This record gives sequence, structure tokens and C-alpha cells, in this order.
Amino acid sequence: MEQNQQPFKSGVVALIGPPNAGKSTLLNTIIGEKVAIVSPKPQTTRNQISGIHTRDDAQIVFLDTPGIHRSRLRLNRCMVDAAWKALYGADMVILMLDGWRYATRPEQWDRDLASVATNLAKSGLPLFVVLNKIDKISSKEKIFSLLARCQEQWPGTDVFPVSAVKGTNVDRLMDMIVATLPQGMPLYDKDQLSTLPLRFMVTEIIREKLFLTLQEELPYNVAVDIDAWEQDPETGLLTIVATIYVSKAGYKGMIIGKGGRTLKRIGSMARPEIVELVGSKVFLELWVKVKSRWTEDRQFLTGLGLG
Ligand code: GDP
Ligand code: K
Ligand code: MG
Repeated sequence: MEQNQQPFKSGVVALIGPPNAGKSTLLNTIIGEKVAIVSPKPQTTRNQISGIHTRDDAQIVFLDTPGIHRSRLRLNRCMVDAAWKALYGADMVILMLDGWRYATRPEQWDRDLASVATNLAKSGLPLFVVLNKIDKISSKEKIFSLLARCQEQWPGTDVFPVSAVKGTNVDRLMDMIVATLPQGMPLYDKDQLSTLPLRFMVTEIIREKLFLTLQEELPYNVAVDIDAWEQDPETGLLTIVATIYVSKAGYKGMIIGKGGRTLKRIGSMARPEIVELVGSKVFLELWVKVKSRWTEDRQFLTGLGLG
């Protein structure tokens, strides 16, 4: 792994904004393959954590929140409370706005944002405003006037016109987030955050290659489990040991093939995709084991996350 000159940055970014502003879309764009949609460690109570983006110089924990909007409905109010609560413990806030909405219906601005503006001012956290969906606004003037309106509402705040869908200006936004975050170690253990969802994706890749290779011969009852997942901190090489479980000995022979040829093929098809997914060199070791009636083994299923 390359040693970085800059100090490592890490922190929590609360992503707030009215419904349909594009918060989830932005996260998906940022996520690509390098960010995992994660569930938090069991002992954390921040169940809004929805994405952790780790790069060479920083780790950003995003809290995607239910939309902030005015509502008299109790349920909605609870969601709004949840959104504001996300601000506690956050290192900064990104307020995401649907630029297209205010370009076409300027009167919506005050309705949507009056209370947001007050609450944000109270939070005292560093704030970025993201003006989304600029791909839909053809007039530069309209964008400029929206930027001016943001400046008026939140003086001195950085405003980023972006298209979350197209990824326009998202890199710049990310760099500015990293620049604003405090110095610190990663908040989440890299393995833990990446292995939970990545493990599952890896088993899915292997399963897919099994299907592609064996086609209709493949038994229905095939399961893939990860036995080991270890990254060498020096070389970055990730060793993955996975076992393919089948219900009958005959299937085992089929998957392994003559001289292990079939299994080797499955591995060499799966490996490049896993490399792309995890972003490091991968050593993939595959085993095939017979476990009769595994579909009825509750403990086994639970272990696979299928229980
Ligand atoms: P959220 O409620 O804030 O999470 O918003 P979503 O991410 O669910 O997006 C709401 C809608 O806006 C979806 O239909 C998205 O496809 C659309 N959308 C989000 N970002 C953009 C963008 O940059 N450009 C355009 N044209 N549409 C977008
Ligand atoms: K939505
Ligand atoms: Mg959403």
C-alpha cells in the first residue's frame, strides 16, 4: 500500500434534504464499487449509516437520512426528527437540494427550506449545500441565480452544483468534504465494513460462475460460503477461501471436473470480477464439500445469512 503524505482524514457526514432531492442517488454514485452499503456494528445505535467510502487519504461515513420536510403527520414528524438527530455526532452536514425544483418553482423554496435554514444555523456544523439535478437545468442564468439564493440563505457556505445521476462535479465535492473533515483514524475497521457486504457479493459472483459453467447440470442446492478473508497489510493481497456446498457426492465431482479443471475455470472466471469489486489483488481458493440436506440445516443456513 502506498504511504500517503497527507494526514488521514475521517468523519461522519450527515446527508440531509427534502425528499427526492437525490440523496440516495448521490450515495450510489459515490459508492461505486469502493463503498459498501453497510449495516452498523451491533453496538452502534446509528442505524442511518448507509455508506462508508474509504479512499487512500480518508474515510467518510455517510448518514443518509429520511427527507426533511414540513409535515403535520406524526409519522413524518418522527422521520424528520430522525433526520435532525443524525446531526448529533456528525462532523459536517451536506444539505442536498433539488435544483430543478427551485428553478422551475421558485415559490417552493421558502416552503421547503425556511425551517431547515433555521435548524442548520443552530447546528453550528460545517455545511455544504449541494444543488442537484443541474443536468436538467439548461439555463446557466437559472443556475447562477440559484447559487445566489443559496448564498443569501446560508452566507459564506460552499455551494456545489452537481448532477448526482451523471456524477458531474461529484469528485470535487468529495475532495472538499475530505478537506473539511477532521484528521483521524478510520472510524470503521476496514475489514469489517467491507467484508460484510463484499463477502456476500463474492459468494454471488462465485455462484454466478457456477451457473454459467455448469448450466442446467447444476444442482439447485448449491451454497457458497466464505471460510477465510484475509488481507495482507504489506502487499494488499486479499486471500479468499470459499467453499461450495452441494447436497450429493455426484455434484461434487461435477463441479471439480476432470483433474480439477472445471473448478479452476470457475475460479478464474470469478477472480477478475472479485478483484474489481474489492479493488485489490486477490488470491481465490475454492473448495467443494458435500453436505447432505444442507437446505434443512437451520444452523448452517443462519451461518450463511439465509436463516
Ligand atoms: P432522495 O429522496 O433524496 O434520496 O432522492 P433520490 O435519490 O431517491 O432521487 C429522487 C429522484 O430524483 C429519482 O427519480 C432520481 O433518479 C432523481 N435524481 C436524483 N439525482 C438526479 C440528478 O442529478 N439528475 C436528475 N435528472 N435526476 C436525479
Ligand atoms: K426518494
Ligand atoms: Mg433516499
